[in-house]
Amino acid sequence: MSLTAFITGATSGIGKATAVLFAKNGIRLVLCGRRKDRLDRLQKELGELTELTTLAFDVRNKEDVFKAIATLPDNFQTIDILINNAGNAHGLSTIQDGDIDDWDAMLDINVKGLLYVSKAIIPIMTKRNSGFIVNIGSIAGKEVYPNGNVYCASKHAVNALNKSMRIDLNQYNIRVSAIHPGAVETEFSDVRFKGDTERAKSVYAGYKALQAEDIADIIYFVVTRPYHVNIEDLVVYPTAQASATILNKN
Ligand code: NDP
Ligand code: 8X3
Repeated sequence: MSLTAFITGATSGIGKATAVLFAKNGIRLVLCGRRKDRLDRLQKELGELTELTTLAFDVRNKEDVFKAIATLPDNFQTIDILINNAGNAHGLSTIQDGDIDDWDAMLDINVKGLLYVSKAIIPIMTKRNSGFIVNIGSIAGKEVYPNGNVYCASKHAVNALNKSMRIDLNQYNIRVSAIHPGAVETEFSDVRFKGDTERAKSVYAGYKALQAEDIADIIYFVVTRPYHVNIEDLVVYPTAQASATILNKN
């Protein structure tokens, strides 16, 4: 019986690249995101490679999260791997100038959304004494950088939750890992800078940023280790990056 993975934020970037790689390797998929048109496209494209179903919901809405997961078809009721990936930065401002709506978005999506999805999926894993949760954190969860304040706080929370989940779920034989990337060229900066594409592009100019596929490769490596092996967490930079703030640009 092949594995089934539940991926949040599968409509773009890291989540989408992970879905593609998992599909190529025959992992069955539950793909989630808000953009239904993109989920439908993935259903068509990847449905030829593996069994796949999609769920469109906003991770901020706890009722929708639980309702959507409750509607999973019978043959997708067993989830072996949860990739908690949905998330974004909203804005890049000093704490004194920060926009409260941006703060709400980051804490509601990156922290509370991850908790809601985990709360809905964990019982499926504890019941079987088996499962794997991969939390996508960030270097922003390991270091704090100027103007990163609330995004960094949200990813520090993911780092703490990753450790907490591993402790609390240890008795259920459930593996828990985090991947903490540096700069990955995705739609991340378009979202952070609210569609200012020039500013978003400048984040990845002058060096070779990580690509979503690089992180997907690492996620696939982590989840395909023998069951007795649990990688606690990994920080992954582009070669040009040495810390959250040190980037060797041409
Ligand atoms: P993208 O913007 O390309 O992808 C973000 C994904 O999250 C999309 O599929 C989006 O789907 C989903 N998402 C966002 N908000 C919600 C929501 N409210 N409800 C449901 N789904 C949502 O960015 P990345 O692929 O780069 O980001 C993926 C993860 O990686 C995030 O947690 C990010 O913080 C983290 N990360 C990214 C880095 C980078 O440099 N890019 C570095 C370190 C970590 P939709 O809009 O369809 O809902
Ligand atoms: C995304 C990487 O450095 O913009 O989490 O916070 S960074």
